[in-house]
Amino acid sequence: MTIPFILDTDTAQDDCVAIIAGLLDAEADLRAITMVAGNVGFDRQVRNAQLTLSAAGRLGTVPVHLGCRRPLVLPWVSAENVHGDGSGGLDMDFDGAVTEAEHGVDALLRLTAETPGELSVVAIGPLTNVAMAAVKDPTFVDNVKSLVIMGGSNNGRGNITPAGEFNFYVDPHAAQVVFEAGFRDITVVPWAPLTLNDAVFSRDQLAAIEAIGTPLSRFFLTVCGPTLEFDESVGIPGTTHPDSLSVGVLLHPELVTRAGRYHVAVETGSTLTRGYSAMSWGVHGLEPNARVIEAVDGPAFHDWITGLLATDTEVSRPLRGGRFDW
Ligand SMILES: [Ca+2]
Repeated sequence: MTIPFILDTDTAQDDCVAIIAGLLDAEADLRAITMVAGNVGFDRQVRNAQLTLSAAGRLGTVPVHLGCRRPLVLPWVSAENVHGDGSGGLDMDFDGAVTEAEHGVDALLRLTAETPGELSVVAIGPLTNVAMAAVKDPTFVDNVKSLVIMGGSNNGRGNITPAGEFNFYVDPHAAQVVFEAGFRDITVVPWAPLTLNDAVFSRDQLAAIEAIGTPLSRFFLTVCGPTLEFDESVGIPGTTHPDSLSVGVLLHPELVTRAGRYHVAVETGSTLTRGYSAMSWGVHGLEPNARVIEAVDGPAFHDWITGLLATDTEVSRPLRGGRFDW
């Protein structure tokens, strides 16, 4: 039995790895990709998703729906200082690489309504599309089997500000709508401490990926290159992979070694702590609304990604640019 899901993404760097996992893992049944404003310019994100589909030999096989081009209330904020263009400078011929006419929010509503309670959503960007879907049609929250969210920190540090993790910081109002919407099963994959503890690939691990020598391993190293430089400049010893871990948590729950029930709320009023995720661990009289992942088997996660990158794909369209000679 494969696991059907929609991936909601602001495609840059590890979002690309998450798409690869959704395309190539034997457990995965990726029904659609919905795009949301986040990491880099919206149209660039669409191209990054198409580059990824091409690298996996799957361009044109999974529908790509364009969703919300800005957060609900606040102006868009980019992470281009971290990710560059999000692809490490890759390019290809995009002529005729189509996207769907249906809006991403409508695709989320339609696809989950077609098979109520069977489709999961993995949201690895700001939660604008998911919040909009819940507001537009409240039956959405019952139609989603499980919602995996990459975002926030477990009462820990942020990355774009001291308190704010990027996805929740960019659209804190959307995040708060989602946590209050009544989804039956929310899983949160936080930035800190989980990602920093268990989902950082060291230079040694990256060298092992380079040694695989497949188009996908070259693609991985290209898209992750700018982020490696940024991460090392801020004291993180490698590349960070919370988005692909979020797909991993859905497809391979055995990766999770510790999780807890929390009430999660997101700060929308403050400028100092915009997007901060207050995660109550059960002693404050608040009803839990999410399962928060606290630890995963880091080596098993790395082995899973490495195994996927060893898949010998035939690119849909030739790639050019970046650090390798394609
Ligand atoms: Ca992302």
